Amino acid sequence: MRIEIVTIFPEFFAGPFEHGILRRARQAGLVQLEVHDLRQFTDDRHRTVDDRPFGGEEGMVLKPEPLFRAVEQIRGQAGDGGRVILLSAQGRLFRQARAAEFARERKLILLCGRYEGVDERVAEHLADEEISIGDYVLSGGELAAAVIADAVTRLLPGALGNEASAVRESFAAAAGESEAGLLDCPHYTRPAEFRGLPVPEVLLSGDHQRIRNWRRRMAFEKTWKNRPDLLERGKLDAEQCQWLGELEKESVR
Ligand code: 9D3
Repeated sequence: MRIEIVTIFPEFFAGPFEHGILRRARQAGLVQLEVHDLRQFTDDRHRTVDDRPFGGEEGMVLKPEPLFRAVEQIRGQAGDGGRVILLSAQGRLFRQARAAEFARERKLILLCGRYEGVDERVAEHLADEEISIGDYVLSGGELAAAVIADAVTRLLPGALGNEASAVRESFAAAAGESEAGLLDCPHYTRPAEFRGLPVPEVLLSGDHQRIRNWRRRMAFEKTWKNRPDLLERGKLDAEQCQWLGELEKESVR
């Protein structure tokens, strides 16, 4: 897969792709990352990428022409199109299901917004979709593009040493895989007692049936405590309804 990033801060992307899974995926040729400087698609002496908004608001807005020209050029290379994503605080929320969908594309073109925003004609007539990574204000789309590149790349076949772990993880269900939309269960490693804090006895018991049950229960508790919104989205089975009753009685959220 090719991931093409269009930004006014190309140097921003030097770091994120040079470590761990992303670095290995690049080296293995699973993903090609290309970073494009938006200013290279301007045609004036000052390489202007932004301008004042119509209607008398504060701040500056990214102009449409350089972004349209960038996409037309990147799309045209080898004539193989590409899905165009505008990163914007006004976009649809990025979730694992969308990451899985993007991982099936041949080319992703990620457009990073800056300033107060981007000329709306980019969202309406250039991008295939407008995506936000969450409900907080960033200073631009660059971090969001790096997040998306990471989430997508690790899903490419062969990107993970242990391919099974990609499907087991939290949120896997959101992508249409196993595990019913719960957070992951807690994990422990040695020592069995750390500063008076023991590892749950069941994990040392060697009783794999009990361990499986404990993990299901703890995943449910963690989700109830930290992400009750995920429980509302999914449907609970009989066992989970029972646990929910117990947790609501104890009320230790
Ligand atoms: C403070 C300015 N906001 C008006 C109340 C609008 C605004 C403009 C530009 C908010 C954020 C930004 C820059 N952010 C992004 O380009 C962005 C973003 C984000 O802020 N949050 C989550 N995901 C994303 S993706 C791109």
